[in-house]
Amino acid sequence: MARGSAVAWAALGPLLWGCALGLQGGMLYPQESPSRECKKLDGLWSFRADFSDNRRRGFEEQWYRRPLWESGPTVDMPVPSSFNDISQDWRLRHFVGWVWYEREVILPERWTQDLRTRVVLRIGSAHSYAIVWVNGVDTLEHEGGYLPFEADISNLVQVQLTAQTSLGPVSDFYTLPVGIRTVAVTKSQFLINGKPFYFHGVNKHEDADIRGKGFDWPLLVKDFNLLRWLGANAFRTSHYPYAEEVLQMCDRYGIVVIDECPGVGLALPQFFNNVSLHHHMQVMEEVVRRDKNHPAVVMWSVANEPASHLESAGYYLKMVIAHTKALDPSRPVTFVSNSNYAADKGAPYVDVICLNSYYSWYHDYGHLELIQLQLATQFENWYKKYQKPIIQSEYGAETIAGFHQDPPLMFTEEYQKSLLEQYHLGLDQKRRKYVVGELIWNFADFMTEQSPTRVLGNKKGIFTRQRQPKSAAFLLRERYWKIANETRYPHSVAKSQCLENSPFT
Ligand code: GCB
Repeated sequence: MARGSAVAWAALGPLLWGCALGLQGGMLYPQESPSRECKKLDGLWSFRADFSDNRRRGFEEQWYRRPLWESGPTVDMPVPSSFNDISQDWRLRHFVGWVWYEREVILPERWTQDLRTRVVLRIGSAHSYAIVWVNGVDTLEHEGGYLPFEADISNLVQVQLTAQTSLGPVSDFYTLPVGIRTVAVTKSQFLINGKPFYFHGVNKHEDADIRGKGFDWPLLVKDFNLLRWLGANAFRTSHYPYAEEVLQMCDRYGIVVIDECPGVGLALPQFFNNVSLHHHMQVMEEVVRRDKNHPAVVMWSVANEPASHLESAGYYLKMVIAHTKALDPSRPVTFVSNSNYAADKGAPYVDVICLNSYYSWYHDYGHLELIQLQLATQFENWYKKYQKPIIQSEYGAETIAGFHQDPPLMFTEEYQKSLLEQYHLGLDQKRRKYVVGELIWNFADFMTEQSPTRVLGNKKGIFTRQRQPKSAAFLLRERYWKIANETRYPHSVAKSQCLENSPFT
């Protein structure tokens, strides 16, 4: 699902702020301060998808030179949102190609008249290649979705063009909430502030009915209330960096994050080339630069399920991981593997082994009785070979809410529950040894492309897409609170905790 490939005429992006001189390094989350003003550009934009055969009519006809409505019909499109989820036009539901967003903006007079004001245009994210025109001038390009990009547009919006450096210094204020903690990894433990930490949490997606991937405060707060209800203490931002507001919430609520870059779908040998490698490193730079100040982020994940059994993948992953470590020596680095332990060429370079496995779903389906054996073999093989802590980074089962069958059959709530129970028995065998975490796939049902294996999207959520619990949510809740209480009171049996208590230690 796309958040929207933004191409605009006279457009000033989802977010614009003016401020006095400063902002060294840029890319800071836009916030107001005594020296900074923000102008949010959320709301309705004019929109058109380029349905022409080569999808390039907009460039050929230079739609960016004039108001968009002059070159053809437009529709209203909310920002932020996913254009695929809004329209009744079936072509747009699956559209891949250039789409055009346009917005006219009125700036405060001081921003355009006072030459000491630095005006910066910042796009929170646009998927997956974006070109931005301001007053018809090609101002900004960015490849890769999910991450912010920005440009100084003072010269484009200010009336007189005088060198700004000739003006005297101006104070600039930008404050950051601070959290201090240490993260370390031994050969069998993940340590936060020197204490063993066990990840009991979820994988998520930025996804909901109608909103799609578009950021939404009520949805975010609902999700955090559900995480607390569940007793979860962690999540992985599968499979891309989430909105900065999400990480701010994690800092506030004490939810630990494995921050993943959009390195997904690296499944074929031809993907492991120098061009991809260069871009991948650049994306890691953007992720680290954006998220490094969040104490909630305790580990970087550079990819999900790359074809890590390939020789070329080994070199590629080695380089991306080394680059990420050089960017941030303070955090461990991983990638999420679904390869065989004996064949994986990337595992030697990670600090923590993250494993996805779908026993009794994609393998041995229907045979719940095999899970414990499979899981024990998986953990023992990996640990014996690498002597590194392991996280079960995905496991789960498609479940259609309201489907029931006992004895359990696939797609029913009973099957999901039983599968989880079997996994938990297997995890408990290794939990105090070298398995340092478990993240269910998935927190909530989410939309996907159509395929014979998807029933209106991926249904492996323990909550529905509307955030209502399936039976498995109650099972997981009992387990997570039990683990949370064990961690908090290591030598006592868990007492029932009231809901307002936090599972985070
Ligand atoms: C995986 C992928 C995830 C899929 C999931 C599934 O291994 O990492 O993106 O959604 O399996 O449900 O098939």
